[in-house]
Amino acid sequence: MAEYTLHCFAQSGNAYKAALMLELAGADWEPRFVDYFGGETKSAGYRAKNVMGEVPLLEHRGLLLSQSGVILDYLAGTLGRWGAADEGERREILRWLLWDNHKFTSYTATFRFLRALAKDPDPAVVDEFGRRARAAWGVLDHHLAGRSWIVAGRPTIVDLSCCGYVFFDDEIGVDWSEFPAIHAWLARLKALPRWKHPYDLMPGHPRP
Ligand SMILES: N[C@@H](CCC(=O)N[C@@H](CS)C(=O)NCC(=O)O)C(=O)O
Repeated sequence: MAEYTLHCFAQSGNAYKAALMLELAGADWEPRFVDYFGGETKSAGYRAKNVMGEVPLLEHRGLLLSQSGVILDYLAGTLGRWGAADEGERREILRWLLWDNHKFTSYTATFRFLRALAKDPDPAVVDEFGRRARAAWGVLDHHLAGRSWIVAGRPTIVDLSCCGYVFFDDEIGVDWSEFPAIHAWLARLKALPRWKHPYDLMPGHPRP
């Protein structure tokens, strides 16, 4: 058995955040496929492990951790990489993690789900989430202009958090060259040794 087990599925950008961190660090990890589209996250068995009924869920040394931000923070400690160097950085990382979970990932993921995975979505709802996602993309693009990474001038867990869904650009229907600083940041992420696309890192793609 691997040291880390990540409960995940290929279409989950939230799970990708943790999978990518484990992979980039060369950690001894294995995915455990969660059949989200078959309803597994709603099952009593899964909810007994995570009452929130979500992936990612990380198992490590008897601990069960959920919420990608918590998992990334935990892994920064155990893997000794991509964490804060001081209190100021810790607050900046927390600040962007909270924003990512509330706006950047959340609106992008919902927009992509409605657009690419949902059956018969209400077009007005799709438009509204597209508008919110686009506003969040604008914020990150503005922040990244003149910067290589979101905080601290080096990659941190916040870059891994914010990149959860951005590599699904075809499903989102965005051309990142419209957001030049995000576009350049994505190229930097892709150039990190061992980088992989979510569909090459986690099980469940293509869907049966
Ligand atoms: N804020 C959570 C979001 C997790 C999340 O939304 N996971 C989705 C997949 S990407 C999920 O498992 N949803 C299951 C459900 O809602 O039934 C995190 O960052 O871990």
